[in-house]
Amino acid sequence: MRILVTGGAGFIGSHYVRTLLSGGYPAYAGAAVTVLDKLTYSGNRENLAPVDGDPALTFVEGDICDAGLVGELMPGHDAVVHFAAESHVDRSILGAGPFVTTNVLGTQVLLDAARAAGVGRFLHVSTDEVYGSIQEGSWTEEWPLAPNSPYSASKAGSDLLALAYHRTHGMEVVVTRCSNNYGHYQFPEKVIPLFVTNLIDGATVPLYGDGGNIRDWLHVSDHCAGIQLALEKGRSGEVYNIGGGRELTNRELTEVLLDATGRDWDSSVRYVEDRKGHDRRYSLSIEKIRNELGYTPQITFEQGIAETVAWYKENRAWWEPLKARAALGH
Ligand code: NAD
Ligand code: TDX
Repeated sequence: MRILVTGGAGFIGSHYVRTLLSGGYPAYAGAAVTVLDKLTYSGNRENLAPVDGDPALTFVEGDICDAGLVGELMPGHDAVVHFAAESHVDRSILGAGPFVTTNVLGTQVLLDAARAAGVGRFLHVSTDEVYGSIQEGSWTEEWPLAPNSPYSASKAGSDLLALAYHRTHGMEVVVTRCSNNYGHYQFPEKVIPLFVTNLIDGATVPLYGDGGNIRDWLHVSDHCAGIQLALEKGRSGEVYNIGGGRELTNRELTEVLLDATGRDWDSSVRYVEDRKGHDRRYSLSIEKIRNELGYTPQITFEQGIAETVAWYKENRAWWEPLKARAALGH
């Protein structure tokens, strides 16, 4: 079996590749992996260092929008797991171009190449942000899409394209929509690694607006386990939500991170101008993947945060050079 993983040098894709190659998904033990990654500011070969030199891993530096390259690479693969994307909402507010190009056009290029090569399965990694923002209750997979940021609009475009290739061409496509991931190797622009690394360094953290926005937190290993279930057993043409089941306001999250780093609120937290179009609350129903595929998140938030903060404390050499690349000027 040979799997093409796009964006495999990013945060979530590299977790998936490291786990797969170390035998963490028994049904795929012995599978070969091709990683296709452009190594943008958030892509990092060091994220794959633990599996570097594994003969089952082939790394290709390249762009998913490059139809020639993707067309050459695709034949011989049994499945595609598509993580590659521009992934940060704040950057999409500063400039939407790369989001539309990579997320929409790049997905179309991959779908066409997979179809031409007769690839057996295409798993598209989408996001809960395609549903917009919800005041009460939780989104099921039938919820209408109402994305609010250029990022989430571009992800909705790619999500719908993937489903359209199933309906139009009968391709084997499964889409997953997950909540906010956290864990090791997350680029220090997203709120948890940004805040943790600032706090470790004795710096302040910028809390947007009133800090009352709510996110559902999902450990990256639970997310990747859900992706693997959907890849192996999900019904073609279906969408599966993957959540962590732990909702927190950003103020509550900040309190947890202050505790974990031994810092106090008054000397550490700066309220700053709100993000434009800031979604108030995300909340996912995970009944479908739980009932159909047997998914249950395994890592409690307390355990996951403790391990994540410990990892950032021990791996300054990984994140310190990335901080300059992450700076957005808040
Ligand atoms: P990331 O930014 O850490 O990684 C993205 C990877 O894609 C990088 O390695 C980058 O080099 C690569 N890439 C970007 N453009 C490319 C291109 N044109 N061609 C080839 N490679 C390219 O992102 P992440 O947090 O690991 O997110 C992975 C996927 O999960 C994305 O599709 C994202 O939308 C989705 N997602 C993420 C979260 C989250 O909380 N991080 C939540 C929901 C969904
Ligand atoms: O400096 C900050 N201060 C702050 O208050 C940053 C970076 C964020 N925030 C807030 C904004 C959000 O309410 O924290 C929350 C989380 O922000 P991000 O980490 O940027 O994540 P979010 O915008 O929720 O999107 C994430 O989850 C869904 C990922 O980045 C997306 O790729 C994914 O699709």
